[in-house]
Amino acid sequence: MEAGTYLLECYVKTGGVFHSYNPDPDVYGMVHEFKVTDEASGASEPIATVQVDISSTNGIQIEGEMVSGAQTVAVRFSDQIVHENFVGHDIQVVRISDELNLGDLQEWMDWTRAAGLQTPAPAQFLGGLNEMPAGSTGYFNVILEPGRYALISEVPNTASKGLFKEFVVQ
Ligand SMILES: [Cu+2]
Repeated sequence: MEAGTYLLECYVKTGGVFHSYNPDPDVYGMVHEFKVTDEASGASEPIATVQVDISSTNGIQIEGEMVSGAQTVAVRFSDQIVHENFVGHDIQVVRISDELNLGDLQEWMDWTRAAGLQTPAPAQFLGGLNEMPAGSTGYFNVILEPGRYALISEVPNTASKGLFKEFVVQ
């Protein structure tokens, strides 16, 4: 992280209210401001087990194999654009069950829909990384069991943009 002021927030909705909204101190308010100082952490950059590239032109590309157990995923944002829902592309890991309707999942990722990002989620999300500027690389950790998964962005029309990438863990 670079020095500066940041916000940690949860923008999932319940009953149409974003969790970050805080009209009443006892309700939601999943937003927290914090500062990053100039003091160096001394930590080295994580060592990735899988590389992922994400862009508006080539979608999500996985380099390497997603295997069971702990993974450190490096995500390179080759570009960044503003999508129809006014945000850039991010990346999330979701587990796909046999009952899941993929169209419902893809629509759920668009916050501008009334039912978009509304609890309960249609599937289990395991982690990911928020949108980053073009040229950035970020990391996240995830523990995978054998099964069917996808990497997906929180933008509309993920399938046609290549921003919905299924994979199977053996
Ligand atoms: Cu929340």
